[in-house]
This record gives sequence, C-alpha cells and structure tokens, in this order.
Amino acid sequence: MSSANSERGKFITLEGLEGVGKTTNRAFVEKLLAQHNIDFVGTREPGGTPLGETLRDLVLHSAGNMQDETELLLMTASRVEHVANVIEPALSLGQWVLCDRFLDASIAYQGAGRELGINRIVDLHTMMGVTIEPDLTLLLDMPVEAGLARMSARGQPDRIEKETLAFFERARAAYLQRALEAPNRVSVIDASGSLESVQLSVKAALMPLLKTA
Ligand code: Z5A
Repeated sequence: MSSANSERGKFITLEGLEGVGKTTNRAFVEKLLAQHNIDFVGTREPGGTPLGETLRDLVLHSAGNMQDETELLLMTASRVEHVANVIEPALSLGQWVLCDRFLDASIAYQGAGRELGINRIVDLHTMMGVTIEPDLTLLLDMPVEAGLARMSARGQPDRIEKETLAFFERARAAYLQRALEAPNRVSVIDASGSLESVQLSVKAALMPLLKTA
C-alpha cells in the first residue's frame, strides 16, 4: 500500500439493514482499495475504538429495558470517540476510511425506527461537533424480510435484531429518503441479487472515487 500523504483521505461508509451484506462487501471493498494501492483504515460502528467497543457491547447486549434516548446517546458517544480518535486522524494523514455504518444508521434506526425524530439526531450530532460527512455511502438495499431471512441461521439476536418488521420498514424508508436527499453522496445498491452482481454494482459505485486516488 502507498504511504500516507498530505492530501486528505476519502471517507466511505457502508449502510443498510441486517443481512444485506455489509460485512461481506466491506471485505470486497477493502480488497479493491488494496489493489489500487490505497492506504486505508477499515472500521465499524458502534465501535471502532476500545471505548466504542465497550459501548457497542452495552448497547447491543444489555439485559432489561433501555430507554430509546439512552440507546441514541450510547451510539452517539461511540461516534464522538470514533471520529476524534480514528476517523479524523486517518483522513488528515491522507488515509482512506471505510466504515461499516455511521450517522445514517442513527437516523434510520433511532430517528425513524425508534421514532425519536430525524432532526433531533442531526441536532445532537451538530451539538457534539460531529459534522463530518462521508464522501461516498454505499447503501445496500433489499426487502426487509429477505435480509432477515439471510440472518436467520445466525445465533442469538441482539437487542435491536429482536425488533419488529415495522421498525425495520421505518428504518429502510429513512435510509432510502436519505439517498433521495443526497444522491451525490449515497449510492443505492440492489443487495437482493447474487453476490457477484452486488459486487459489480459496488465496484461501479466506487470507481469515480478510485479514479481520484
Ligand atoms: N445501530 C444503530 O441502531 N444505530 C447506529 O447508529 C449504529 C448501529 C451505528 C449493529 O450493527 C447494530 O447496531 C445494528 C444497527 C445498530 N442492529 N441491528 N439489528 P452491525 O452492522 O454490527 O450488525 P448488522 O447490521 O446486524 O450486520 P450484520 O448482521 O453483520 O449483517 P451484514 O453485515 O449486512 O450482512 P453479512 O454478514 O455480510 O451477510 C449476511 C449473510 O448473507 C451472510 O451469510 C452472507 O454470506 C450472506 N450474503 C451476503 N450477500 C449475499 C448475497 N448477495 N446473496 C446471498 N447471500 C448473501
């Protein structure tokens, strides 16, 4: 991989509901970045820092009830740590950052899924100084039930995975609305086809950015 340089790196996020293939396609994008000699950091939310990973465990696996607002604050706290300690430093060094979920996830899950309101999520992040926007968001999209079916073979669901179909439908609609509002940033990928066809679409969406490297 090339060494870090003084030009600011690019920030790429992967978004979408459960089972759409974020983890699978993250590995594919990492391979593409390496093939283009791009120095990058691969990371995820919630998590991405030692404290963020502890917060992830709390928010996904705490027993008993958790207030929706508490869930939002834990996601946001993880993001504040992540931006300050991982994302911004890497981008400043010229490294690219590939992140499995970011602010769009809070808008979809807490803003729409939990019905806390999208403006509240945006205002909270602005208040916390999290104003960075991805250069490209790959939104993997497919019908909710099909994504959940892909996940059915996995073990115990976490707190959020136990949510209702209506919750995930609201989250999906909010993701698609984000894409409509920011078509230059968000590329919607049909994730329902074969892995090969999805990866072709992912590669096509990445190409303009890769050409700038
Ligand atoms: N959350 C939130 O509420 N608010 C926030 O701000 C943030 C997150 C940041 C953790 O996310 C939870 O946190 C998540 C949202 C919430 N909650 N839930 N529920 P996560 O990203 O760690 O977990 P996840 O969304 O549940 O991801 P996942 O379970 O790992 O799914 P995935 O990464 O999208 O899918 P995958 O593991 O790549 O693929 C799933 C299976 O499908 C696997 O067997 C693959 O081999 C298969 N697959 C993948 N692509 C294909 C195709 N094209 N065809 C056939 N089979 C395929």
